[in-house]
Amino acid sequence: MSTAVYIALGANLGEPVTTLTEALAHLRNDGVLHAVQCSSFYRSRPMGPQDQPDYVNAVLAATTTLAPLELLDYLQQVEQQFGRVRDRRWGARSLDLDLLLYGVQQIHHPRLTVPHVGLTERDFVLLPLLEIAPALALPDGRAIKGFVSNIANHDLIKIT
Ligand code: ROI
Repeated sequence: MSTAVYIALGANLGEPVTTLTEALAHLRNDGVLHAVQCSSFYRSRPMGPQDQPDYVNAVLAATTTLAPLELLDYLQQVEQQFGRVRDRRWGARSLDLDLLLYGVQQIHHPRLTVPHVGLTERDFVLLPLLEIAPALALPDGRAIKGFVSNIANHDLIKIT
C-alpha cells in the first residue's frame, strides 16, 4: 500500500542550493519515493543560534510503500550520503530531511514524532508546504493554513 508523505528539506553549509538540488534529484530517482513534487526553494534566517549561515528550505510531497521507521532510516541514510555535519544542537547542517506527515497517522515513537513538531511553528516549513498543498490538514482535521498567522518570521525569500 502506498502512503502520501511530506518531507522538509533544509541546509545551510557549503552550497545549500546545490546540496538541495542534488538531494532532490537523488530522492526522485532512487525508487523509494514516487510522484515527488517539490516546492520552490526558500532562503531563511536561522532559527536558533544566529552565528550560522542562512538556510535554504523546501518541502516535498511524495508517496511511498515504506513503513514510517523504514522511511526514517532511509532519510537518515540520504542525509549521511550528502555529508550531514551536525556539530551541536540547533547548529549548522549540510542536509536535514524531516518527515512531516505520514498519511493521516499520528506517531509517537522514541525515534519519530509525526506530525513533526516544527510543522505548525516554523514558517520555513509551513510556507513551502502550503505552496504545494494549500488545502492540507493535520491528522486531527485542523487546516494547515490556519497556523500561518502566529508564527515567527524568518524573512523567507523564494529563490527558485
Ligand atoms: N532555521 C532555518 N531557517 N531553517 C532550518 O531548516 C533550520 N533547521 C534547524 C534549526 C537549527 C532549528 N534552524 C533552522 O534545525
